[in-house]
Amino acid sequence: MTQPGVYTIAEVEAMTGLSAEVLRQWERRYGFPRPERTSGGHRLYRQEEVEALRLIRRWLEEGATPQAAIRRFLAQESRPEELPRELIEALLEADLSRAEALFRRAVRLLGPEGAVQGLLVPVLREVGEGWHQGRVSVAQEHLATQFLRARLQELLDLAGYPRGAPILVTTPPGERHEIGAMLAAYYLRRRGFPALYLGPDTPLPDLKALAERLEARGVVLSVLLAETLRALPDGALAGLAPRVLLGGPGGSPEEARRLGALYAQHLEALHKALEEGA
Ligand code: B12
Repeated sequence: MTQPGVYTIAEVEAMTGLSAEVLRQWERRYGFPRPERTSGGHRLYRQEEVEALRLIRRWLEEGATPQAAIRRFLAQESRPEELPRELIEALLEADLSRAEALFRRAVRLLGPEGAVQGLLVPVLREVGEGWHQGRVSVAQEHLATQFLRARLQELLDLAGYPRGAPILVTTPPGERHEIGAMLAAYYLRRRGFPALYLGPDTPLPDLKALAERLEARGVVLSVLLAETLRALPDGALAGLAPRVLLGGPGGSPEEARRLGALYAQHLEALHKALEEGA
């Protein structure tokens, strides 16, 4: 997802408060920023660079020299293993522009699925565990989860929506953990399936009615809390759609069978399970 240069030097000047002269000087002296050039030789800066320049400007305001600030930024840029720690730090400090830049860098370095599995999911788990253990406040957890949820929604939107009988993706009644369901929808979309993410916690009669109206090919449920399934009577999921699949740590093959569904072990295997019913 490397972005093309879009901003002129005058626009970057206005957005960052760094003068055109300073921007040109840094480029010459430190090799950063690295704008593209138009055929006429004019500089064009990427969104990511603008965010980096804002961050560097903040460090200057905190007392760093330009050379030290740029060096710090470039050093960080080359270490993907530092990304989770840095993103957690940025989110807990409510520094969303930094968080955004880190997420973009992860997508660039690891690809979209790599960024989701290698950054988004571990950071969500860490922040959520912090909340469960009282190390992270409710407000911090909400901000972090909202940010990560929005990034995943963005990737889901970018994955496109193929034509055909849809697959409805949600969580069972009472289950508010929604990232697993969003991930399932994302993996399906990336593999060419028209997965519709409904949000979490959908009442089963509503789900069945929608599946019938849209002639859905399948229903996929993500389950983290095993008790949400235990609360359902035998066969409760049978007949929601031609294929009903469960996945996530709160489900199991046995529980799926009891409810009239199939259990998919991994996100990578989900599309095959939908195709083959295995
Ligand atoms: C973030 C979080 C929250 C957030 C959720 C925000 C949101 N909008 O989703 C909030 C703060 C709201 C929350 C609330 C609660 N939570 Co909570 N939460 C978590 C946390 C930290 C991460 C969960 C998550 O989203 N993981 C990301 C997903 C993608 O990872 P995953 O679940 O491992 O999924 C992987 C696979 O399982 C698979 N997968 C997932 N879904 C699917 C679906 C398919 C089809 C397939 C094929 C694969 C698949 O792919 C994923 C990628 O590898 C976990 C702890 C943890 N370490 O997981 C606790 C956790 C799940 N929560 C827990 C609890 C107890 C609760 C609350 C009951 C707490 C309370 N007292 O209120 C409430 C319940 C709310 C409700 N009714 O649902 C417990 C559950 C214990 C249990 N096993 O029963 C956990 C395990 C924490 C703990 N250690 O105790 N939580």
